[in-house]
Amino acid sequence: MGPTPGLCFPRKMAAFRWFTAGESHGAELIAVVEGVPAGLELRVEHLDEDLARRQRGYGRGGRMKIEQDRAIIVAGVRGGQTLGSPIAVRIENRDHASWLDRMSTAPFESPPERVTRPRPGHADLPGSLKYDRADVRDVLERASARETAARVALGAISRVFLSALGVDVFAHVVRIGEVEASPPAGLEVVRDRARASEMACADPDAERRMRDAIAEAAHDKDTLGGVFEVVATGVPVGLGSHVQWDRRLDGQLAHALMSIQAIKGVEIGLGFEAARRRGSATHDAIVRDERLGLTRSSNGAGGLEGGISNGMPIVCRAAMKPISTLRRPLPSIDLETGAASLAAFERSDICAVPAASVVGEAMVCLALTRAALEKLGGDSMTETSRNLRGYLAQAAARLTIPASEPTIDE
Ligand code: EPS
Repeated sequence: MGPTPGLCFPRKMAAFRWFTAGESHGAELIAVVEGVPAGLELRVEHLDEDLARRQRGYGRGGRMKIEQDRAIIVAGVRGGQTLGSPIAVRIENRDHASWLDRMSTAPFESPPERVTRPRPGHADLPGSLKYDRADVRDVLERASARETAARVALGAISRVFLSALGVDVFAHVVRIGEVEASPPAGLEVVRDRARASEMACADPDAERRMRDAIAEAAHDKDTLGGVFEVVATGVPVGLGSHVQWDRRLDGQLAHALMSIQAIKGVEIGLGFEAARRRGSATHDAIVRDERLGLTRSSNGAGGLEGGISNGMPIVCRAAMKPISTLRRPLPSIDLETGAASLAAFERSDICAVPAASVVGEAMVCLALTRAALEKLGGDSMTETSRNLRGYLAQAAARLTIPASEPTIDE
């Protein structure tokens, strides 16, 4: 019997696919993306800018002082333009130099000390059992959020592609622990303020309180999580589809965000708040608009209806748990001796929510790029852009209903 279509295998070979490799203290991170159309203007600075933003944020640990993440594009780009071939990116781990004895790919001359006390909350215990590893390091190195640097590099490529289609993606931190931000009205103000803020927060007063909360957690040898929101503007109506479960764009975005290390919850639009409201106070009335033809008076749906983008800004939120590597560790069991002991600690961040918000932008960019290419196709930017223009003209023609046009019922 052949494979069950749609359950185990994609509907068809994805036009846009990507992959990362690399251990936290290995030689480097590798990222490969295939399916970016030819003829997209791409500079390494686009990647480096997002990599630098991922390293920011009050509450980061010692590792960020060691690394200065820079992308090295080694394939798929020539003379500043994409070729349509796979794009390969390398990011060196500067810290690798201090880990040669423990992270060499060749057999060890003398076996390094093992990590045997798994950290509650990390992949350590389930990963060691699943992969049958006596040294928890064999799992934690890949499970580490260091891998997100590779995602951000690919996300930056996606961002450049999306911006050629008129799509802009930004994120802002709306909560750290108990401190909640009150972002100002207007998406552009939120975007600009968040970009200028070390905490990626659009509310300067909340940002001060967030820093205080992080300082307090650091003093207590503890960690803090939070919530960030990712917004995508200019997304054309019609990405994703209602016709099959795995083609729903809301599901793809939730998957993309939930796949980020330490993310435990994802909301779209009103999210869980909608469960408290009545339908009349939840859904977005359809109204006429001079410029757009039809628009919505609100955006509780977060830009998605029936798993399809509806032309309004896409708004997603992700909840990050507090980092599980604790300076004052929780009880664990030593896997070598079976004795009760405290979980391992080397170093960690106190809070990495601002960094995770940049990773969230990257994941949303990647998910939207995939959906856009599925809708529009195109091996070159000329073709993709032409397809977008043609499709938008077709959609606009359907939206310009004369105000006085009688309906059948009349
Ligand atoms: C990270 C690198 C890691 C951690 C952090 C994220 O470096 P190291 O393990 O050398 O300290 O700082 O990852 C975690 C806290 C975690 O639990 O995975 C990075 O580059 O973002």
